[in-house]
Amino acid sequence: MSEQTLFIVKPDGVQRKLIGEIISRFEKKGFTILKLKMFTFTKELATEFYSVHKDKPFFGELLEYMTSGPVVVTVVEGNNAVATTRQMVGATKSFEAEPGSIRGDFGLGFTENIIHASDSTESFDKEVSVVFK
Ligand code: 3AN
Repeated sequence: MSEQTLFIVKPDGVQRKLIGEIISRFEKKGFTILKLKMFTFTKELATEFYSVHKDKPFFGELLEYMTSGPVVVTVVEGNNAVATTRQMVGATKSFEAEPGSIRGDFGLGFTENIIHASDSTESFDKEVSVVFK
């Protein structure tokens, strides 16, 4: 079933020059790129984006990191996009992520984990409305 989802190359991914590598993986997998934008999160926008985590102890650290430099947000479309993208991204803790996944191949971080991807179609709807206002 064709579906849309969103992923964000986070500040560490941009800094490490992984934008092309990451977008290329999604293109080669067969996804169609629908939207693409580079921008830097303001504190306000990052707070809105990560509102589900606002009471978590790591929220301050997460905000600081997400506003620390430019990010690239991409909307893709293809079969089973949400679940397939999460699989390509790998586990939240990069040091536990499967080799072959983006986090598994390129990182060891936890808060700094290279890429974000929507975890459901509901999250996608919310996230796309926040970052493509
Ligand atoms: P994912 O990015 O795999 O969907 P979420 O949505 O649970 O993970 O968490 C959002 C982001 O918050 C993570 N990508 C990571 O940067 C950070 N994060 C999540 N849990 C923790 C934690 N326990 N300590 C520090 N940072 C965390």
